[in-house]
Amino acid sequence: MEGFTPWPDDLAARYEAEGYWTGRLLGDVLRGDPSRTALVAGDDRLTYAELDARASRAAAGFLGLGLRRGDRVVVQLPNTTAFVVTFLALVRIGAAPVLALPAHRESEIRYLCELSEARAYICADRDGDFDYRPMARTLPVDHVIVDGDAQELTALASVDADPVPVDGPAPSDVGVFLLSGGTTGLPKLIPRTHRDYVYNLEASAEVCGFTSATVYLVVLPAAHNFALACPGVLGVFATGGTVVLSPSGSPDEAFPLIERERATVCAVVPPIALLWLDAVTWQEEDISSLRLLQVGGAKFAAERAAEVPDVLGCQVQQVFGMAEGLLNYTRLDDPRDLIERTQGRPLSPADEIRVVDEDGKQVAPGEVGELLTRGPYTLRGYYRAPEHNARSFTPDGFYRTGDLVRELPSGNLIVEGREKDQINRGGDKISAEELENHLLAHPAVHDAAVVGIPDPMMGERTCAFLVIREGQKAPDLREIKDFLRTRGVAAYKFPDRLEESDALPRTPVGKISKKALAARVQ
Ligand code: J2J
Repeated sequence: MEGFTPWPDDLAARYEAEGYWTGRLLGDVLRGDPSRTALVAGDDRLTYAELDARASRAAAGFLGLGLRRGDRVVVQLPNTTAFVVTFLALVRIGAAPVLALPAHRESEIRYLCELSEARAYICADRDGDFDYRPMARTLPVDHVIVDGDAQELTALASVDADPVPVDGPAPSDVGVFLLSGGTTGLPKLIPRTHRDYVYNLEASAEVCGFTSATVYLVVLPAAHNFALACPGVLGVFATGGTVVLSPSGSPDEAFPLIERERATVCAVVPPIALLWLDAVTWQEEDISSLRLLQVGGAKFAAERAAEVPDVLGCQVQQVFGMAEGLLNYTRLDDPRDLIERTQGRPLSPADEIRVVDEDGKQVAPGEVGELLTRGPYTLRGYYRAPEHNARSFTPDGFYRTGDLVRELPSGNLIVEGREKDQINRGGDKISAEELENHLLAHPAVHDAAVVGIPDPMMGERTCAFLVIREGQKAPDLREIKDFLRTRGVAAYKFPDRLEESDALPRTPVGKISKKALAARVQ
């Protein structure tokens, strides 16, 4: 596929020879006993046989619409049966889903459709107050497909036909596109091949001890790498367990589902873990079936990790992952101290790690530096982004994570901070540059800079510094949020706080000093 950077031949040969890459495809992950429950979502309860049949019918339906191997399809669906069936159907025919989050709005979705030259866009009719359909009608795609009330658009339910033989994808094809957290003005797409993503989910399932007895509750968006494949929904399917979809991580939605379905595992971001630690005191449900709580996406404090076993009655696992690839997990049998204090160690023996200083030189063992990595499931380049790739990768193909880490003698990593210009708001990633560009479009704004400020619940919140044009009235936070909403920006990117400033502090080379700004609000 044009715009995709493959692994070099020698490494590809090695990953194959050593068994990391197999011939298995994403469309074949349904490996449970046909009569067992694969998926519980709302009122739906589907066995493996039923889910497989639904996926085959939808695959035939997509072929009937003219979608083909190599096409891209932007998918924006919440945690519903429709998401799971659509994902499986598309990967079976080799059309790659571009996985948007339900929170994305027009500015993100239009860009994703354009960048990927998507043939189709698939969405729900509504998300609470937000109606996706008016936006959907204006997108540059051949097909708009809607789950729910489709009005004059194509109903997802109608994408259904008798199964036909499918000329499926090759394991080296791009199977799915994930979204990068982003550090640039525009988000980046991460191509994941069938073989690297299958390895990602199978190896994760093994390290996390998933079996056919696993009942996995999904509270994060299933379209996010963590909940999809680390081991996530797909890792459960590959090991024959049951997936239970929750609309959210709120204890009043999640706890009743844990009780009713006897869920054994759940993946959460730190703010949800903190909420649960508090909620057990007033929620009445029996959550004693829970065996493992995976916490990742942002740093989880050691003190709070230590509370999980006593308060929630289950083991905790820290996960330091990224949609770009590399996954670090604390192991289930790691000493307590490593589980609480570290963010895990690389999943694969073939993951290569370097911790380097500003000049790219390896730091002394145990010192803090930027984490670089390459391996059998880490991308070699963002999709259609040659200039950005020249900066994001070393000449020998290591991905510069932008994360500052310390490596312990055990190989476990402690995340100490971040070099990239990004805010990690409770696991939601916000590119400072992207938000700044939106703010700069406001008529009263002369200059803008966005920084993260520490927050006990979210880890960080977003603070925007604005320099107001002469003679203009400074907008307040509500006006700025309304402005961003009109521009079609996802709400999780809205600033939590505004600060007016006469001028922005600069570094000696003339760049805005985010350090100085962050210091002002602390
Ligand atoms: C500190 N920072 C972390 C952690 C991610 C599993 C888990 C998370 C993600 C994810 C994921 C962190 N402590 N435990 O894809 O499969 C920050 C780092 C990292 C960035 C990646 C998965 N876990 N981070 O969060 O692509 O800065 O993936 O580079 O959204 O989140 O973000 P994302």
